[in-house]
Amino acid sequence: MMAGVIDWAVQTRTLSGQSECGDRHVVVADDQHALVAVVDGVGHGSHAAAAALEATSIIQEHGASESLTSLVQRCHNRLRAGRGVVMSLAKLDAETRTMIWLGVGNVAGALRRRAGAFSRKSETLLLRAGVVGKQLPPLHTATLPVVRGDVLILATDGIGGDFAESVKPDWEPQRIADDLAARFGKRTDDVLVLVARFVR
Ligand SMILES: [Mn+2]
Repeated sequence: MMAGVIDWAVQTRTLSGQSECGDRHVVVADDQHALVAVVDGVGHGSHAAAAALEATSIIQEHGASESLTSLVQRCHNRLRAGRGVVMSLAKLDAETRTMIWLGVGNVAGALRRRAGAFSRKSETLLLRAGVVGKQLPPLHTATLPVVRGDVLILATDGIGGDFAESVKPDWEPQRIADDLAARFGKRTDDVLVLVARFVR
């Protein structure tokens, strides 16, 4: 769906036997910026789902005004009671034509380049070991240039394997998300894959 500077879609699947999914996403977008985040609550079932919901609510509420590091820190402070979450976040800025991203734990991030735009076909988010709410690593964001048509993918560890190079950047975001879940989704975990194309 179109939201400000991005066209995005998500595909999710709850682990068989569980009533609630521990994987959640957030999109906060306007004409200049888009913040997208994917959160995986540690463990499965209702406790994981509650922690993930708390994190995504915080990001939804503060995402438009705060830096990524502040958001992660804020989630960390609020999630100390439970088992925590892992998360990856990205902020796209249409004015500077850049994307800032950050990951704590194992939510994979990839930027699949529009065909012919850059010599490298894709960029991968550097994930730092840790759990938000338990043990935070040093929070260092990375910044990349983006062009119209570049495609960001964030995927929980229910998506296995090295998927970035196989993504067709000219496909509709929903088709990309569905395809990745079908080809790389595990039956042993919740699955969430979010796809966002930069359209400015
Ligand atoms: Mn998982």
